Amino acid sequence: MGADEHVTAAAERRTPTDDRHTSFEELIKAQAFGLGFDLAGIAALGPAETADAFAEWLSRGYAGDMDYLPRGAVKRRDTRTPLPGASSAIVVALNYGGTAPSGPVARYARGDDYHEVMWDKLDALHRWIEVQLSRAVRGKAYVDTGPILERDLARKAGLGWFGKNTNLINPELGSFFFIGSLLLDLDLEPDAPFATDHCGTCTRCLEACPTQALVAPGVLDATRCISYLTIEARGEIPLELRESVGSLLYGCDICQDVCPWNLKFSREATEPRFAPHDTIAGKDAHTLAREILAMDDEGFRAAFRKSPMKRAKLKGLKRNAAVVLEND
Ligand code: B12
Ligand code: SF4
Ligand code: SF4
Repeated sequence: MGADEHVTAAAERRTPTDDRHTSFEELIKAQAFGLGFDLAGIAALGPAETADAFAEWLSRGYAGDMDYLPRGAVKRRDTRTPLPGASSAIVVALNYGGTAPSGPVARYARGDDYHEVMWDKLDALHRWIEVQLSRAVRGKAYVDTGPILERDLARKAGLGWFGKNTNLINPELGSFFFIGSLLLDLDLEPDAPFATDHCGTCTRCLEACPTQALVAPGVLDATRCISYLTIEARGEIPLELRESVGSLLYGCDICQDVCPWNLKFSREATEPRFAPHDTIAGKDAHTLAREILAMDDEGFRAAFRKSPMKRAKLKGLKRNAAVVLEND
């Protein structure tokens, strides 16, 4: 595209609903909220500011068996690489929090698979932008699985700061939210990055972690993290960490449950697809662990087909169930 042809999205957009006082970026965010997202911001694509911290993290072996992290390490250094030609990202957050007590299954995994929910909404946002501009726009939605440092990009889009528990925290929502990004071949006016760290002198998460996986403020040794051990790790849970797993069957929320920002600001998820599935709703760890141990492949598929818990496979869930019953 020559310089003359290079027009910004705002200048390009002419629709009957055009309001001279509302920028296209604001309309995009309003549409994102209309689709059910809780936060939305815009970032210019480019080098990831925390790329060196990520490389250092990998070199310390903190990624454990998550081979996909070093494999995508080069792409993760710069958000222009996953979709060549793209220059902007609309970064969104979808709340999955609430006041329901913590339980054997982490909050994020109690309902439908968040990847599907987020992709559906991001695809709808993408289509809406194309309708507004009356043309096709190259773009791709990423949720969790792409070679992107999502917390880095979300901070850049103004969504929150890196908590000492490593989660991105928003001052009005806490940290119980998913991050999604729509990378677009479109020049959009970026938001200001989130600049302030609101953790202050608090260290509640570091103290509450049962396995001391938070080895320094903002640094997680995943190989000690219960979330990793019960979801990502393919082998046995190390003997010395089994007791600390307690009654956690899948994932861990402890370092977020104790965070004052969640205690004060976490609110009920409004996304209907995040309502807890019957397979797990209202069940204590003991009951659920016994049911999982009795499952065959067909029962597993029927119970967890739409759930993010299928990631651990039946073998992983049975491993976790055995540890939970041992701790009973
Ligand atoms: C690998 C992974 C994991 C691993 C490792 C987690 C980790 N903290 O590294 C495991 C399996 C343990 C995990 C667990 C969880 N995960 Co996870 N995970 C990812 C994934 C795929 C990559 C994260 C990564 O690159 N880690 C490497 C480290 C170095 O990066 P980071 O933790 O993001 O840290 C950044 C900053 O903290 C900063 N940084 C690095 N060092 C330092 C040092 C200091 C001092 C500071 C201030 C900053 C800083 O740079 C880093 C890179 O940008 C992302 C999706 C994605 N593509 O980004 C989801 C993601 C981070 N996970 C998510 C969730 C929801 C969870 C769980 C809550 C699930 C659960 N309940 O069990 C837990 C939370 C555990 C925790 N305390 O982090 C969400 C987080 C949303 C949010 N609000 O932050 C993400 C973004 C997925 C999504 N799309 O929504 N996860
Ligand atoms: S998710 Fe659980 S195990 Fe992992 S760092 Fe947080 S409190 Fe520790
Ligand atoms: S518990 Fe305290 S230190 Fe940890 S993330 Fe929350 S505010 Fe920050």
